[in-house]
Amino acid sequence: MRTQVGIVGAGPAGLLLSHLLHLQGIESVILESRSREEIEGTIRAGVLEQGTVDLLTESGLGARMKREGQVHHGIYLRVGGRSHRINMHELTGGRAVTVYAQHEVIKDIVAARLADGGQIIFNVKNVSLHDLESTTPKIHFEQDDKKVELSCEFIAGCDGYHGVARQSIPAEKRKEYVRQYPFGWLGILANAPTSSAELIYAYHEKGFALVSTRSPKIQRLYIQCEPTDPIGNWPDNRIWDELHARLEGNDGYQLIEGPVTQKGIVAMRSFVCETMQHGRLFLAGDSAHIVPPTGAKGLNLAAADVRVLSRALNAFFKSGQTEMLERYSTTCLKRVWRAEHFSWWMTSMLHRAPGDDDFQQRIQCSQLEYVVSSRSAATSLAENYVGMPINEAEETI
Ligand code: RFL
Ligand code: PHB
Repeated sequence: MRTQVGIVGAGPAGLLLSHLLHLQGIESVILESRSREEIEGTIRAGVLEQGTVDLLTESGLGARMKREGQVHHGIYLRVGGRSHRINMHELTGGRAVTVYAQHEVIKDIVAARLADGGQIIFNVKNVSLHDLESTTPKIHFEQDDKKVELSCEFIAGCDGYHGVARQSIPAEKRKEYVRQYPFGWLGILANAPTSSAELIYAYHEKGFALVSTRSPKIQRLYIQCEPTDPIGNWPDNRIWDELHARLEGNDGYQLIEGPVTQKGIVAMRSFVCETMQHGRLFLAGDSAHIVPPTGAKGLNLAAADVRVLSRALNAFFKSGQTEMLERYSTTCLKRVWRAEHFSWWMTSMLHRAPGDDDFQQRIQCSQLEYVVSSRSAATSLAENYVGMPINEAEETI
C-alpha cells in the first residue's frame, strides 16, 4: 500500500488532518486501533475555542455543530458559595466558545471522510514506524491478522498519549517535560435539565467541581477526586452529595439531579515532548502534549497543530517548499506552552491538593479574588480560555 501521508490514530487530530489534506488534494490513509463504534462513543472534551469552531466551519464541517452546539459568552467562577461571571465576550472583543462534544466532532469528520472516499482502517494491530529519516517512511501494521506495509511520503503521529509515534523518535532526540497532579477528575453524564446556562468552575474546601453540559437534556459534571480511586467507590448518591456540597451555597443556586448514564475517573497531567518532529514523522495532538482538562485546551491544541501541519504539507506538495515543515515544531510549541501554562494555572488555582497548608489556601483565594474583581486579570483568563488568536504571520512564510 502507498499514500502521501500515513496517519496513525483517528482521534480529532488524525481525522481533521486527513480532512484538511483532502481539501488541498493531498491523499492520506488513517490507521486506527479501535473500532468506529468505540471512537464515536468515547466521552471526552466539550469546549471548542473560537479558532477551532472557525476551522471546522471553514473546512465544511460546521453544519451540525452550528445547529446543536451551544455558544457560551461567559463562564462562572464560584468561590465561597457565590458565582462570579467572567464575561469572555466583552473582555475579548466578541469572542466565545462553543460547547459541542468531542465524539460529535468525531462523528462529523468520520462521516465527511467516508463520504469523500477517504480511507480509515479500523481495528489495526501492532503498528510500527520505520525509515523515518528517509523520503519513504513506512508504517507496518496488521489488518485481519495479515501483515501490511504502508509506504508514505510523510507520517503524522496522531495516536494520543499512549501511542507508538512519539516512542519512535529516538530517546536522545526528544526532551519530555512532565507534571503529574496528585488528584484526578470523576466525570459523569446525567439525564437532567441544564443546571446553569454557562459553565461553573467551583473552588471548594472539599475540592474542585465543574458544571458543564451536552444538551438541554444531558449534563456533564465533574468533581476532583483521588486519581487512583476505583470508580466502584463512587455510587451515584455519593457523587451527587459531593456535587451539592461543592456547588451550592447561600445564594439559592441548586443543582438538578438526574439518572447517571456514564461515569469514569481520569488522572491529570501536564506533558510536552520537544521536538514534535523527527525526519518525516510529525506528531500532533495528545501524542506530543497533554494538559489537565481544567483549561479545556487538549482538543483545541490538536486542531491547532493539524492546521499548521496541513498548511506546511500543502506548501511542500504544491511547491516543494520545506521551510514551514522545518518550523512545524517551533510554531506549534509556542501555542502549546501558552496552553500548558494556562491549564496549569487554572488547575493550581481551583484544586485543593493533599497536604496544602493554610498559606496555600490563602494564596488561592487571593488569586481568585483578584481574577473576579480585576478587569485586567479577568481579561487574561478570558483571552486564554477562548483561545489566543492565530498568528498567521508565524504559521506561513
Ligand atoms: P486521541 O483523542 O487520544 O486520539 C488518538 C487515537 O489514536 C488511537 N491509537 C492508535 N491507533 C493506531 N495505532 C496505535 N498504536 C494507536 N494508539 C492509539 C486511539 O485509539 C485514538 O482513537 O488524541 P488526539 O486526536 O490528539 O485528540 C486529543 C483530545 O482527545 C484530547 O486532548 C481532549 O479530549 C482533552 N480534553 C479536552 N480538550 C478540550 O479541548 N476541551 C475540553 O473541554 C476537554 N475536556 C479532555 C476533556 C480530556 C478528558 N479526558 C478524558 C482525558 C475532558 C476530559 C475528561
Ligand atoms: C466538558 O464539558 O467535558 C468540559 C468542560 C470544560 C472543561 C473540561 C471539560 O474545562
